[in-house]
Amino acid sequence: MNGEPGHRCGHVAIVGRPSVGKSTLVNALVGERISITSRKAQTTRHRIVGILSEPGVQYVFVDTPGFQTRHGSPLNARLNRAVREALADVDVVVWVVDASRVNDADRRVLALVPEGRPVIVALNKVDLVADKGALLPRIAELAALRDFAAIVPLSAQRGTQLGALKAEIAKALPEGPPVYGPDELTDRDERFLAAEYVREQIFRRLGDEVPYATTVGIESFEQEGDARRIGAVVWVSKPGQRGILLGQGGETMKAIATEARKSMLRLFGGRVHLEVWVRVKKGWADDDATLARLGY
Ligand SMILES: Nc1nc2c(ncn2[C@@H]2O[C@H](COP(=O)(O)OP(=O)(O)OP(=O)(O)O)[C@@H](O)[C@H]2O)c(=O)[nH]1
Ligand SMILES: [Mg+2]
Repeated sequence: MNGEPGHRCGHVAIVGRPSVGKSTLVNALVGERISITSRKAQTTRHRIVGILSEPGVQYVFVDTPGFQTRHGSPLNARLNRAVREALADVDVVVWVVDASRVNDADRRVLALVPEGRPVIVALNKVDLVADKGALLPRIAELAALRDFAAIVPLSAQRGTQLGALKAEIAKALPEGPPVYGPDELTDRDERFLAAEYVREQIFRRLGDEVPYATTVGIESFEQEGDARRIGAVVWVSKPGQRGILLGQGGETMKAIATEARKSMLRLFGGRVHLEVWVRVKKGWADDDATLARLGY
């Protein structure tokens, strides 16, 4: 494919405030669940690349954490830094907003994008807007903010208008040969994805405190033929959180492990044996050295 005339390839940053559907959009575009999603803000904690190779164009999507303007914890500072870094060297920016409400937090994310960089607005979750006529004034309001390359109303969850979004992105990408192989989906390895699938279940199943006090590490990852034997550790910051994660008779943890394993099976194929332990590490989210060691 190298040197194919007219081939386009480039990096596309997906940015926006928490919970607007950035990771859902990346997954829908790539066609696999490579970035975890949940209703809770700040589900994504890392920059994750999702790759889509089509005839004549390779899109390298860069999913980012939701940009936080309210809480200044050391973890949040690192998440925001990941957003700024992702914006530093991309060809195109997709600014995701929720079609039902665009607010100050959204506009602050847009302000991070250097002038002159092509920006496409993904007006997401239009499936939740009953009165489609309400979209027109919203689009007009958005158009006044900057000279956007395009504004595309879509639904990441339903997969509507993704073709229109891709066409607009492709137009803005530079010419060049593909940088990834045609079957590559992400820059992250299976170890990383395994830990993320466990964290996804914690975000989806537990209340408003425990997910934010939690991180997941992979202690062992052995592969023999098509079978994988994975040992994961969930780190919490207080002993009480351990009990919440385990649940009555270990039920909660069992459900977390069962669902996480299903996600692993879907992406990895073969057989997966997963064991999950919970350990307490006081203040892991407040200590910069620990955060660095945990991969943030
Ligand atoms: N109805 C509807 N819900 C959506 C759509 N896209 C995403 N969602 C939901 O919105 C919630 C947040 O989605 P995520 O993809 O995790 O959002 P995010 O922007 O990556 O969030 P952070 O990583 O926390 O910043 C999830 O419950 C999704 O299922 C959509 O098009 N329509
Ligand atoms: Mg996300």
